[in-house]
Amino acid sequence: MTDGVRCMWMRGGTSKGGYFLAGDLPANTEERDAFLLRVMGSPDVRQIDGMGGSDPLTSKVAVVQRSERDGVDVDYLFLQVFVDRPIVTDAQNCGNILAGVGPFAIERGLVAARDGETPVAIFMENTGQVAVEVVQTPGGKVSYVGEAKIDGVPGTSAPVPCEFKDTAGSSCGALLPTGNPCDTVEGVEVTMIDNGMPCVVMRASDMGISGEETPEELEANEDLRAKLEKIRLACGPMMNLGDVAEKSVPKMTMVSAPRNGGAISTRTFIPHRCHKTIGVLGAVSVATACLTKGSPAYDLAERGAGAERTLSVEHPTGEMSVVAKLDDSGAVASAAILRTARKLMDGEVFA
Ligand code: NQM
Repeated sequence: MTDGVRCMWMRGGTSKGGYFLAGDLPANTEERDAFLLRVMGSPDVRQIDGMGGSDPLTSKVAVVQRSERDGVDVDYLFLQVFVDRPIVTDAQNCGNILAGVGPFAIERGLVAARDGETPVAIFMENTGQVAVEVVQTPGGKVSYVGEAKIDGVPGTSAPVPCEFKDTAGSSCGALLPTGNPCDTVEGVEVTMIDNGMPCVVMRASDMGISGEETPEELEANEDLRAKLEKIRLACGPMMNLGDVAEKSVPKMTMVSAPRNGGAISTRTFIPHRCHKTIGVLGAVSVATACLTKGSPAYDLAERGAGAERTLSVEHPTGEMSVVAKLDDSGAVASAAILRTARKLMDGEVFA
């Protein structure tokens, strides 16, 4: 057992994990990763000997430090700690854990709180883009209490609106890494797209499902999972991600027509477990696919009209609204999402 390391446990959006100052973690990556595996209790499906919650969505880490970049307050590195394998990866970003980064940065004194609201500009190290979120700070103190509600989280909390710019090609080098809005992979029409999160978007009907199934039903469907993984492994190199066998990207989203007045209905594997909701940047990428002519999502989606559109991305436990601003060419120039966050524990963690 090591000495305790300072850490805050937080819910960020529909995810949960440990938030660390970079200076509190080992500088050496191998040592850091070994430490984080011990903290979460991985590899073990129950993560019984650690803080992880036996789900990729509750086995996450944010590493935060003051930024030296112009106009940026803090740098945020996201790390996914695999549950059942000894892997810690920075190969993806996380827009949910991001929601806790602003409050954490203020709590740790990296950003001075204003009276009322405090904007925090965050450089996302995984993908090299900036997000700006607004934290509620009445009387110069972070407040987690409020009336904002997001699907997948019971109750209400203080709102943390997040805005993303220039996310196209975040990990793949281009919004459409193959140059096409649609390719056929393993006999299935897909859009390979990256507007903040590399995603493969395909019709649920082409995968032999209705798109209304629960995550549990889909996880129990061995044939579906095998087919999805075959497509994913083939798409990885086509998306400039290389061999993705040991990576948590691309995400696999099966779309169908909206059922609850939204823009599109989704079921997403991230990539081996089925998401109870959908990732933040995953939703931005899927919403962008809905607006991309030729994509399998385009004809299924209720796309709305105008230069600013709210696309409600339906998921297994509700919806996530993406507010997309389009440029003159019709491309998505920026996207905003409402999240909430909550401080759960502040103290020391032992490994
Ligand atoms: O897409 C899950 C989550 C995520 C990632 C995942 C995320 C995002 O819901 O920005 O938030 O896709 O691994 O936390």
